[in-house]
Amino acid sequence: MTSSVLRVTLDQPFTDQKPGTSGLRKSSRQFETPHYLESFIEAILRTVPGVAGGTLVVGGDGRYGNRRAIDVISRMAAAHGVTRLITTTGGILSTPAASNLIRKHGAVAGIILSASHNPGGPEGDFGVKVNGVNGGPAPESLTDAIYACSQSLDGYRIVEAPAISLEAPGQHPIEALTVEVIDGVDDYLALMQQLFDFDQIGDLLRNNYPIAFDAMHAVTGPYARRLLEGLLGAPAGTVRNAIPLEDFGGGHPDPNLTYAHELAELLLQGDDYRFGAACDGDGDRNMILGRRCFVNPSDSLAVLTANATLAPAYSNGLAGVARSMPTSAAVDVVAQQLGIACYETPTGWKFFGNLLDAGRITLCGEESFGTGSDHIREKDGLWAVLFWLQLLARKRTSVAAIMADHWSRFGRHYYSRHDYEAIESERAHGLYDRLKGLLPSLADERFAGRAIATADDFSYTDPVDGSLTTGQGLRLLLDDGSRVVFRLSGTGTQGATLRVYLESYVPPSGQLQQDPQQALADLISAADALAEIRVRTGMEAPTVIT
Ligand code: VG1
Ligand code: CO
Repeated sequence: MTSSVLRVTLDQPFTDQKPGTSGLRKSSRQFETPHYLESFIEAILRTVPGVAGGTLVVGGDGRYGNRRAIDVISRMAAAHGVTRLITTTGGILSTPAASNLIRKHGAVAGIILSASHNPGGPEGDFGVKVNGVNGGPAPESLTDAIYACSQSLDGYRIVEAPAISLEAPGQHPIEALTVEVIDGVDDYLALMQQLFDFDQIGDLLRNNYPIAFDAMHAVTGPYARRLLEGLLGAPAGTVRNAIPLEDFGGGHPDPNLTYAHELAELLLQGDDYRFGAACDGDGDRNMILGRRCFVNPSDSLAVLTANATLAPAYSNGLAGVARSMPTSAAVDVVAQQLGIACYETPTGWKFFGNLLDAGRITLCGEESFGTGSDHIREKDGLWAVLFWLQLLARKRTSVAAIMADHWSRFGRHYYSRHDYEAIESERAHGLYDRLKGLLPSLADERFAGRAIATADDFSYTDPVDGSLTTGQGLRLLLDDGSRVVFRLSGTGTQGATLRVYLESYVPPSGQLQQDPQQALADLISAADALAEIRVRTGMEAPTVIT
């Protein structure tokens, strides 16, 4: 039999394929440049151990480019000797569901096609993320090796064959490779049923407890419909914007008060719903709302930690918890009272993976609307929604009451993130580098009327494998427990995004019911003055405040 493997030679390699916080994220147009996608996939297939003879999981959030990428990856996987490739009907596979499939099938890797919360469509963004054998984002050692490979790539191998159909489950050969198209939702539902008490949650949702879930025309629509309206019996229409669209209906599938404002208005201004939630493009983030109550993601992690034993999966307690550095210390206070370890990692889910694999932590989360547990190795939007519904079903009280009770026990961490998006790259780096240069001179200064206890650039030594990660964000820790952190985003595709994270702690005896922007006003203006944000960016206000 003559092989149909085509060897394509590249005149020169693409040198811009450096993965950021969550893989390689670029404009859809860039990914449509001839050989661009293929080059990155080639670098992945050459670098990931065990590709020849192994299993791969491939799928994405349904955005523009998803199906084409699945076709290209399938044919390239065949050319690289992969024996089994698992993908899904319509190519629809949320990031947490992908993590589950990788673990369940012992895949050597997963390739997730998503730019998460970035807009999609021909004028939007596309992304390729590699997950490793544990189901989590590849560690930096692997993404660095993939990048190094891409830099000197001379060509790639691909099988010439027609695209396989993703319309229905089935098995399709491409040379020695079997492509298995499965339903991408089934296994995820089964996993959720192992973790939570569906009878109890269903009992809540079937009995006059209206909730609203916004899938933002992204990947969680099919999952949420089957979970909430199917298994749990919530009324039809509970899931809004449930059909995944290639451009997310022109929206920005980022579940926060700015981009999910329709849902926010329903809950924060109206009285029709008791609970609201939204997920992002690839289904790994969550926003939780109660009636007239927004749950800050850092607080959400703390509440889940404090009440974890109410969910069957965590009824024996938690091994420990972790949060990313910019996430508020709300969970630290809970962990201390519970007497369990609390780790502080750099931004991005990959750093939680080692802690989860080593059994050191059970729950973890980030301020950016990401929460998860040891059930997979990604953050998981619908899992967090179910966890909150489990608490509500057990406690039979409101979200606002849960928050008030939490703050009265543990104190409150007022928290906000201010994002300045699409700053011209040189300006952003100029601002950041200047600030970094100032750090040594700040140690004995005052900031917003308080003494600066520490001024540093965060670095992290992994307690499991000892690896060191530096340059993870500029921190000003004040003597009363307040903090300001400055970071440049690793997921943006236009210019640079500056994130300013602001936090101040009020103990249980203090004033707990204030607007966070007011409570943080002095830190906000001091941060602007120190970093010269307005002057240097020319922006009068942040693009997004969460
Ligand atoms: C952002 C968030 C970070 C998150 C990352 C990936 O990164 O701040 O907390 O892990 O997105 O999330 P950055 O570098 O732009 O701050 V997702 O939903 O894209 O996997
Ligand atoms: Co995401």
